[in-house]
Amino acid sequence: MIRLTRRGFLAASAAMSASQLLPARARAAADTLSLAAGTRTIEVKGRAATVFGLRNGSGGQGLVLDPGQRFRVELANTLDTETIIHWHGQIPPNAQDGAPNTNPMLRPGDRRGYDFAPRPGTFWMHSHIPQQEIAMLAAPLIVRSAADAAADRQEVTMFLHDFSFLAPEEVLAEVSGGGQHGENAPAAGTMQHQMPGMAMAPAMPQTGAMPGMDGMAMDLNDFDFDAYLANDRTLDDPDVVAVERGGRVRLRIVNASSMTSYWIDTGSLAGRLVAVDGDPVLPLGGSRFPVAPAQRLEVDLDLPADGAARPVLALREGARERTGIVLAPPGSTVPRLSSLAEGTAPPVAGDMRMEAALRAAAPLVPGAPEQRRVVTLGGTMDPYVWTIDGEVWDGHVPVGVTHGARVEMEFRNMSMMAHPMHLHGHAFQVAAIGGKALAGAMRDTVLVPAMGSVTVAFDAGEAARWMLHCHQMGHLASGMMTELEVRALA
Ligand SMILES: [Cu+2]
Repeated sequence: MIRLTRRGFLAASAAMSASQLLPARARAAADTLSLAAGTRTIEVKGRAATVFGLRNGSGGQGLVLDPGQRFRVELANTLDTETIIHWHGQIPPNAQDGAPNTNPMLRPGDRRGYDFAPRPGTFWMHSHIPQQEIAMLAAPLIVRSAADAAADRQEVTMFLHDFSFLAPEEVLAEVSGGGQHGENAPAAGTMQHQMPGMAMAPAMPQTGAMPGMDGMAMDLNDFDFDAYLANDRTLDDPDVVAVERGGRVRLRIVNASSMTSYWIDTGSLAGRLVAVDGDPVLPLGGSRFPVAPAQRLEVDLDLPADGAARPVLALREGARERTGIVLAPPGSTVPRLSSLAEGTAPPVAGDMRMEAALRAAAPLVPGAPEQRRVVTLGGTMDPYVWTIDGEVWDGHVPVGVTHGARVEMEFRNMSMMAHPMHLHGHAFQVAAIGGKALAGAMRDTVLVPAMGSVTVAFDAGEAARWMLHCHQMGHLASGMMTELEVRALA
């Protein structure tokens, strides 16, 4: 072995990074992150529960990447069943997207390498099989930026999930059986709310109007879960995060729930929303922020100097259930918190006030749309079938666009439920809500209100077939998926 003086070592380092000193095989191993899809045991309401997870090389869940670090990952399937893991919101080559339409499944024991430049921000990863996603085969994917590393603030991840002691197949059977609409569903039957042939009626709420109370009842919450988890825990035994008295916190909130929307409630702390779905927005102040399935929020909080513990809650829409974490400075007393709020949280579905107020900090380059597409969302609770352009997945007709074209895609929701619509391989900008144009947030998942419409704009990316679907797992499982087919220029 060659011994180097410190000076000699620094000189050598200037020419070669430390990793280049390693033989090629060792180098590949050294900077490749490992990730294993497997089972794990968590405790929910005093009961042990076996759930899925995505374990990193340190034994934790998910991944945190440093500024500039590549997403260079070897994924192992340690389950006894096939899986496929999607890097939600990232824009990898299509062959690494982790969606079953274009990527082969990982069989039990399979390993597969991924290597791409990740987008900075708050992302997540999850199985693209709805039963597995319901059973928590999902984890955070945090990609830190240089600005994050330079900032004097603590980063806290809040990962939300809806949990059932039932097997996911039973959850889906109950949902699609129509037998359980939950205590929060409108008392009136669903069918009478179907309005076949009704002309498109955008349901953009008026400022101050209570959505869903203008005579048009909505269906919320297909299923009553047994628990709502934040960082795998319920509010009776929450994740208590040690913070500095008077410190600054960036909350990275991921709604990994399979079917549940929430209001994030920062309580007495004034929040500043600075990013959605990993993309920065012009800061928006507030203490309540809606988050639909698959969406993410980054909220900055300035902790007061009083040293008191502060909960950050997630309130299930149209219900009393809540979950959350506690930010606890040294010496603070952690308050006892009930998993049930005194009152019912209002609907997230249909309340587009925040979406309408958001402005991208790094919007699309202005340009007229070259291709316009309308994607019609339909379906009913009974029978429990959800469609895109009138078709379930087996009959789907891909939405065709041309590589490089500026596309405006209007989601027209002709159903009585809101749908969090997710497009793979692209970040889009919210360009209109209810037909009213705006230069809204960049996102990868947008909530389209019941009987409402949302238009998004994007530049069509890699020529490939990209999944386009509702992220409510009951809806997805019943067919609410199609593809964006990006075609190369002829
Ligand atoms: Cu849906």
